[in-house]
Amino acid sequence: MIELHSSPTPNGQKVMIMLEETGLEWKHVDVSIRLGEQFSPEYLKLSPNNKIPAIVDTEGPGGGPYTMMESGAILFYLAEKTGKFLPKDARKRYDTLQWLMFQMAHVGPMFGQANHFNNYAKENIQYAKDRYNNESVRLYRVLDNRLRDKPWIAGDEYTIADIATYPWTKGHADRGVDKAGFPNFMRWFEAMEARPAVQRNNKMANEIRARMAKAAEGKTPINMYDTKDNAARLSRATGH
Ligand SMILES: N[C@@H](CCC(=O)N[C@@H](CS)C(=O)NCC(=O)O)C(=O)O
Repeated sequence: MIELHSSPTPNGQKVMIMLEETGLEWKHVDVSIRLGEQFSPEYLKLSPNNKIPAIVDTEGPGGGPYTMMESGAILFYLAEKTGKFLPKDARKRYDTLQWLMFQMAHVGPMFGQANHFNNYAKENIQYAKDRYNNESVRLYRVLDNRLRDKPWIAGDEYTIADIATYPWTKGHADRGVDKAGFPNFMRWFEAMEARPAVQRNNKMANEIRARMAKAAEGKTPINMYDTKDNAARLSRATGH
């Protein structure tokens, strides 16, 4: 059994899609990052970087529970555990890892910063908005180019690179990314949305969001974007 300790953000959804695709037995344990639950001493034992997602595999390598943080590493682990979505052929395997790292190092962090400066920053900083919005559109262009002569991001097979990238790219319409300018990306995006596991993820993500919003009613949220406060919370929780 895989316990997914998480929220249905893009990084959380990657793991949900993988779990649905592989057919592993799993359950979602809600961790509200809005309420600061990522700083509880119990959660920090699973994820020392106070971020979701984390998993506990109750039957980890060598037997017994195994705990992991970092969504890219989790996808890699689940792919190796099940023998699915990470090709055996060496070239295809390294292609998959390159594009998984591309998502982890570029698509996630840049889209995340764009989202922050567009929607949550205390000040309206045009330079920061331009920097991250332009970079995000450039990354859609990289994906569109890559998908010009390949059905999937890593090549001819559906892999963890596709699973990692999809939840981050859902906001394409807001960035002006459409069929006319990014036809290959859009063909891939539609192929992703046609997958039953992806559809189940999207439905579940809405349900979990609603459940967590209800559980948070009447509780005071933390300011997740106050990095000084985050550092102090981590210090208090770990006693250092
Ligand atoms: N590289 C990490 C990033 C995880 C991450 O940034 N998670 C965010 C939500 S998507 C989070 O937990 N934020 C809470 C916080 O920063 O305190 C991964 O891919 O797992």
